[in-house]
Amino acid sequence: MAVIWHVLGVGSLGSLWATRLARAGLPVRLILRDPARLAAYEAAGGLTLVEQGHSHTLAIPAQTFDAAEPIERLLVACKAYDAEAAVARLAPRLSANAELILLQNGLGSQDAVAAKVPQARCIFASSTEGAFRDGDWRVVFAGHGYTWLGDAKDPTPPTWLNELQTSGIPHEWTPDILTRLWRKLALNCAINPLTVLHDCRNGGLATHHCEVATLCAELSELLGCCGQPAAAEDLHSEVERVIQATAANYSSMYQDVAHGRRTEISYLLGHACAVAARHQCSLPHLTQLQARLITHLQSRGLRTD
Ligand code: NAD
Ligand code: KPL
Repeated sequence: MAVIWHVLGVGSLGSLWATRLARAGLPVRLILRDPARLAAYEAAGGLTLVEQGHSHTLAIPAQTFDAAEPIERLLVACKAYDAEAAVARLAPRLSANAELILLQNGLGSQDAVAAKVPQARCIFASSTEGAFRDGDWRVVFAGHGYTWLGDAKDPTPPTWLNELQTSGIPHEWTPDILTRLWRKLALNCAINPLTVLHDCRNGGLATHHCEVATLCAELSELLGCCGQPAAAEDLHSEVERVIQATAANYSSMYQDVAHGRRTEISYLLGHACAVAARHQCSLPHLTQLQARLITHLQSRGLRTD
C-alpha cells in the first residue's frame, strides 16, 4: 500500500505540494491546527490549486494533531519559526521508520526539528518554486522552479522520489543540500533586507551596487569560514543576475513586512550573523545590516526574532 503523505502547514507551499500529490492519485492527509480549522476546511470542500488561470479543487482528507493514524512520511511546510514546535506536537505519532521532508527556507530550523525527532530521517529541501494564497484554502502557483532535496547524513535517495515525478513536482536529489541551502541563504541575505530598508523591488537594488557588492564579499568570507566555499563561488555575479531576473518582483521579506507578517530573519540574516560570531569571523557590514533591519522591524511593530 502506498505510504500516506501527511502535510503539516497547509499554507502556500504546503498546499502546492498537497494538491499536486493528490491530483496524481497519491494518498494525502492535511494536518490542521485545531477542530475549528478542520471544520472551516471541511466547509470549504477542499483545497483549490490555481494554475495558469484554471482552478482545481481537491477534497483532500484532513485531520487534527489528535488523530490516531501513525505517520510514516511528513511534509513540514510551516514557516521556519513554527516548524520545531509543530513537529514536536506530532512526534508521538511518528512511526519508527518515519521520514520528514523539511521545506523551510534559511538554516537553523532544520537542526532544531531533527533534534526533536532523533529517530526519524530528516530530509532537507531548498525550493525556488513560488506560491501564494489568494484566499482561505486556495493556492496560486506563481513561479515555476525547482526543489533540491538531500540528507547531509545519508546520501541514499528515498524511495518516494518517483512519486514527486508522477506528481509533476520538479526536483533533484543532491548530496550537497547544505551547500544549496547556504547559497540560497546568502542570496536572500544580500537581497531581501536591502529591499526592505530601501523600500524597493528587487530591481531597485541596481542603484545600490556598492552596498550589494560589500555584502556579497562578507557573505563569501562567511561561507569560507563555515566550510561552505562552494556556496560562495561567483556569489556576487549570481546576486546581480537574480536582481536583474527578478527586477519587477518584491522579495519575500519585503512582502512579509508590507503585510505586517513576521519575517524569517532569524533563519536568514540572523543565522548568518550567529554563525559568523561562532567562528569569530568579523563581518561589520552584515552585522550593521542586521541591526538596521531589526530597528526597522521594531519601528513597524514586527517581531525581530
Ligand atoms: P505560509 O505562511 O503560507 O504557510 C505556513 C502554514 O503553516 C500556515 O498555514 C500556518 O497556519 C501553518 N502552521 C504554522 N504552525 C502550525 C501548527 N502548529 N500547526 C498547523 N499548522 C501550522 O508559508 P509558506 O509561504 O508556505 O512558507 C513555508 C516555508 O516555505 C517557509 O520557510 C518559506 O520561506 C518557504 N518557501 C516558501 C515559498 C513560497 O512561494 N511560498 C517558496 C520557497 C520557500
Ligand atoms: O528568494 C528570493 C526571495 O524573495 O525570498 C529572491 C527572489 C531570490 C530574492 O532573494
